[in-house]
Amino acid sequence: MSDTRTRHAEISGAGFAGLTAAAALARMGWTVRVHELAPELRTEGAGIVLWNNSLQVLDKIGALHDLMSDSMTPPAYETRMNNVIQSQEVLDGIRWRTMTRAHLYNSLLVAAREAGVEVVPGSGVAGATPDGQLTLANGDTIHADLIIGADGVGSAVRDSLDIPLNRQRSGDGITRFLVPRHKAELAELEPDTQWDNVIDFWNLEPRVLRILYTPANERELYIALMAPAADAQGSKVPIDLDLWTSVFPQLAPVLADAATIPGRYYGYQTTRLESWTRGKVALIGDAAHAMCPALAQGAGCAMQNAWTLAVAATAASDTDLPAALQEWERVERPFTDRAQDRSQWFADTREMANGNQFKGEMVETALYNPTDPNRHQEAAA
Ligand code: 5PR
Repeated sequence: MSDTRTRHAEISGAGFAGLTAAAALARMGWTVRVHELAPELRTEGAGIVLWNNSLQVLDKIGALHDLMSDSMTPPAYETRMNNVIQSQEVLDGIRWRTMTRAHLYNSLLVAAREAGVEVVPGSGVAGATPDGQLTLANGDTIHADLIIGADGVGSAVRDSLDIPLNRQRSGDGITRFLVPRHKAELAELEPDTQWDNVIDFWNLEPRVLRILYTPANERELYIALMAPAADAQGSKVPIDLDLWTSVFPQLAPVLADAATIPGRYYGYQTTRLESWTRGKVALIGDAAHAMCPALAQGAGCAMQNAWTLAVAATAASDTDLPAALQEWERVERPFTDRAQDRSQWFADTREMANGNQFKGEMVETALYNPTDPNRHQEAAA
């Protein structure tokens, strides 16, 4: 970069996107402050799957070692329809990892703090201006060389910039739980099942209900219960234990635990913005590109874009920054646009029920390495 002074970034949102951008920028020499509306630093949600694209970024920001200490790579990704196995994909050559969201969050928070990031809980952000002014909820204003809106699907930073947004809702939605593994009880119910696999249990007839079973580590299991929003009984929280156990009797012990948790049903949605940047302000994560969960790439794309944004901003001089952010969006956004399109297609067609999903263009995002400086040359060659 051509500036010699230390540049300063203000970030709204201490979620996966905001903390990743913060750690990356701090490691690249910026001073960074992150504002988090919530009074406590923690994550919502249960478990998560990460792929090569985000694991590469976590390595660069110094969070991977801790992440690996309490996460796993299941032996296979199994898909069943009416409890009949459709596929058991071993995912050779695809790097992936399952874990709890709490563990990912903690790894990111530690890495950000180690890099020198200041994280301020209980600090709401009202909005930002293209020339680099951030306004806090308490009315204070702060100037920064770079502002990042990583403040989620309801982004106040985005809305303050009047960026046109298109939102598409899908008919399905999901409730997510973290429960104990119950290995012994599950093995008793189905001795031939490899209960370390991810198992995607689909039922389309007579009723659309699905459970995605994902071991997060040796002790904890992430289950996602999907039902159409129009199915009041299926989408109710806390879950209707009799309904779910009657359809998925082989998961009875984990469902009994899930039924004790309040839970929250999330309807799928895809949001697309006219632009991810305005002047010195950039948007990342769900603020920029909420997506359906099918590819498990919401957080992955958030981290990928957080990293590439930090690289682009660091390479630019202060006066070039707005143009550099636009160029970042031009080069990187198509990967996320395609992940959104593919995730939405899976959500709309429920095509995942047929298994055999990890092939061809469907693994493009999973395999992407956003930290490879030559990645675009290779693609063009
Ligand atoms: N993969 C993951 C996931 O959490 C979901 C899906 C796929 C890791 C649901 O939240 O297909 O909906 C999915």
